[in-house]
Amino acid sequence: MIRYLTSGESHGQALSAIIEGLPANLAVDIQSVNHELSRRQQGYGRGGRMRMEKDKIEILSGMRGGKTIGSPVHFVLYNKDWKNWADIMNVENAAPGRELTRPRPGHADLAGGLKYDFNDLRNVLERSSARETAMRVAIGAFAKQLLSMFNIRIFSHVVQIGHIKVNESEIADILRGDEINSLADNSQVRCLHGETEAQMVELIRETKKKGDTLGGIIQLVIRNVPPGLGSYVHWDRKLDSRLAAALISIQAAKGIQIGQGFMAADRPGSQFHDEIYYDDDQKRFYRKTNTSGGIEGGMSTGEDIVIYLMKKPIPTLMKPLHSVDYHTKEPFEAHKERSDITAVPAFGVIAENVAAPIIANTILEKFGSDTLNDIKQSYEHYLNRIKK
Ligand code: EPS
Repeated sequence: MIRYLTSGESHGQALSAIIEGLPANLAVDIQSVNHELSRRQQGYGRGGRMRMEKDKIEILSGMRGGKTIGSPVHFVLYNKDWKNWADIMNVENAAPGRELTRPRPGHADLAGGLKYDFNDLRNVLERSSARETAMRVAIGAFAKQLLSMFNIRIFSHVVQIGHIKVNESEIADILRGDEINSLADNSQVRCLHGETEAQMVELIRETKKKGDTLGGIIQLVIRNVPPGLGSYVHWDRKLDSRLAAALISIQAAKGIQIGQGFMAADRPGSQFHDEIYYDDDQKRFYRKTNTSGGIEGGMSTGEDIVIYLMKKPIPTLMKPLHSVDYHTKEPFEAHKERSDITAVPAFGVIAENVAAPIIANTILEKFGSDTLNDIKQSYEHYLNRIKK
């Protein structure tokens, strides 16, 4: 089973991660990991920080000759912005300055400061920052390479920013194909519908002028997952519960929907459930609809796994909200510093990579976990058995 730990402060020297449980003999293309990192850095609406950082990892252990060797993989990503914060963020003698005492509504500042007894809420900001998602994307990029051995693909795209929504029926053809990510990556906001993309960009521009920020919704599509991964037996092995826990842990995630979810709450059972058919040529059971989002009874059905994830607007506002000074208790406007207007486009890329280790783990759990060829053989055996 893949487990991981990340460390690093947003303006500290580096982010780092340890991934444990990758099977041995998995070829890992470091360029692909860095490519995922650059995808996360795109998107209209990001602030100055993304122009400064050029995220690339350096692997320190756990690989040899381009392949995993079964031991923990440890890597680092150095923050370019560190040079501007080396005094304030110094691990031994932190210089005074840039203290945060006026917690931002919507951020971890206040509850985090109370929890850990900090004088300077910057200690909370630094770690709760979405900068940490760079590590989760890099980790997911390893898991994606494992999934590609089984032909499993993970896509995402933006379906809503602020009040601007994509009409999904207008992108239905794209969603059936395998170009979702390449098309989304070519859009300024990772939106698959040109006119809607332009409206989203315009809304971000207007919102920036107002000193405000925006949230939205992304759709995640996980394709080619065989039926039966996950569990109907144990609550904590259900595929949907694991995906939901991981995805809602992404910074600023506020809502998740599996398949049509809330949108289909008004349908009777006859119009909700996905009827079952059998394709004699391909020797597979299939559905013509996918209201369930590819998961029934805590297991994959074999159809696309479809998830919607909502991200709240960024809490750092240039026109700040009401807050209270942490020390004096006097009313003040909340802290403001350089930030993004929206990071919904990056959110989809993050979600893909946070989902990847979860799907990978259902494979390692069912088919073995030590070395790639054993897992592949067991996987092939399963696919052949369910065809019979
Ligand atoms: C973030 C604030 C901004 C974002 C940051 C998340 O950083 P800064 O304060 O340095 O301008 O750019 O996101 C990243 C650095 C990143 O890599 O995604 C926050 O407060 O959450």
